[in-house]
Amino acid sequence: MEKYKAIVEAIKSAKNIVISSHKSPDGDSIGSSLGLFYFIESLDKKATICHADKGSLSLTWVLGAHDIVTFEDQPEKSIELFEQADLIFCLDYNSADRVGQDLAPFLIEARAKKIMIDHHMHPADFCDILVSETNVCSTSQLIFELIDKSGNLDKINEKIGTPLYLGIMTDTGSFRYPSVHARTHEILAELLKCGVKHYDVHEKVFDTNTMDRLQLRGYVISEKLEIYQDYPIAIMSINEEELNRFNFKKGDTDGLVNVALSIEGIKIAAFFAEKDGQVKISFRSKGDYFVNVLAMENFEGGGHKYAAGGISFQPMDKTIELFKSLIPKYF
Ligand SMILES: [Mn+2]
Repeated sequence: MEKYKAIVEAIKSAKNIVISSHKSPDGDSIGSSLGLFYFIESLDKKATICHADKGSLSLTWVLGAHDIVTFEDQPEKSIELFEQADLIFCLDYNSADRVGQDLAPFLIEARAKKIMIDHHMHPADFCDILVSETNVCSTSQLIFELIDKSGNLDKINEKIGTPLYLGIMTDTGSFRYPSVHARTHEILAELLKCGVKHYDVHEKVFDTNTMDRLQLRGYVISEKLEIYQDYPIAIMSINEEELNRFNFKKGDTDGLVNVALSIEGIKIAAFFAEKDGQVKISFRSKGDYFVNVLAMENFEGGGHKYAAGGISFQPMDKTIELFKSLIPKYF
C-alpha cells in the first residue's frame, strides 16, 4: 500500500524520530510503540519513545519498556524531544489532547511531520499522514501491516513481534472481541513463526498477581458491585482510601470492569476509581448498547463502541449520580 511505503520513506529520511501514544498507556500503546521502535531500528534508524506516563507492571516487562521517556519522570527531556523531532508518530490515539494536557501543547506546536496510526473512530485532523482503520482490532496490528505492506516482512523478529503480540492480545481481550478477524490470526501466526513466545506474554500479563492486587479485586467484587435496577447495568466503584488499604499499584484494577460485564444479563458496566481528587471511569458494553458517546459527551472521554473511558472532577457520589441520571437518555 502506497501510504505504508510513504511512511517507511519518511522514517528513512528523518533525523529525530519520536514515537508518542496516549496517556495512561495500555498494552496496545506500549506494544505498538515498541514494535515500531524495533522496526525503525531494523531500518538502521533510531527513534525515541515518549509517553505521558508509565504503564502498569504487567506491561513494562517487555524489552525496552524501561527506556520509554515519560513526561512524569523527565518533563524537560520530553519537551526537548518534541521540539527537536522532525518526525512524530501518533500511535493509538485520534486527537492531540489524548497525550495528556502536559504534552499536548508541544505535540500541537511541534514542527515535525506527524503520522497517525490508529484504530479509534473520528480521527482529528492534525497529522500529515493518516492511517485510521477503525475496524482493525489494535494499533499493534496496524504496525504489523505497515511492516508487511511496505515490503519488510523479512525484518520481523522476536524483538518486534513480542510487543505487537502484547498489543493485539490486550486490545482484543485475548483474541475474542468481534474486532478479531481471520487476518488477526494470520498475523499472530507470523509472530509465532518469528519466535514470539505467546505463553510467556500471557503469563506475564495475566498470571502475575500480588496478594494485595488479588485481595483488592476480591473486595471490589464482593463489596463494591451494584446492579442497577431496571436497566442491565452493573456499577463498581472504589475510593482512594480503599485503594490505599490494598497498597494500590497501577494496573491492579485493570479488567475489573469486564468482570462486572460478565454477569448474566448485564449489557453495560461502569467502573469508577477515585485517585488524586479525580474519578477515572471505564465503560464496557455489548450487544446494542454503546458507551463511547456517553463517555465523550459527559466525561471528557471517548473510545470505542464497546469500550470507552472518561474522567470526572466531581466527588465519587456525585459522579455516580450523574451517570445514573444519564442512563434513561442514552440506553
Ligand atoms: Mn488500541
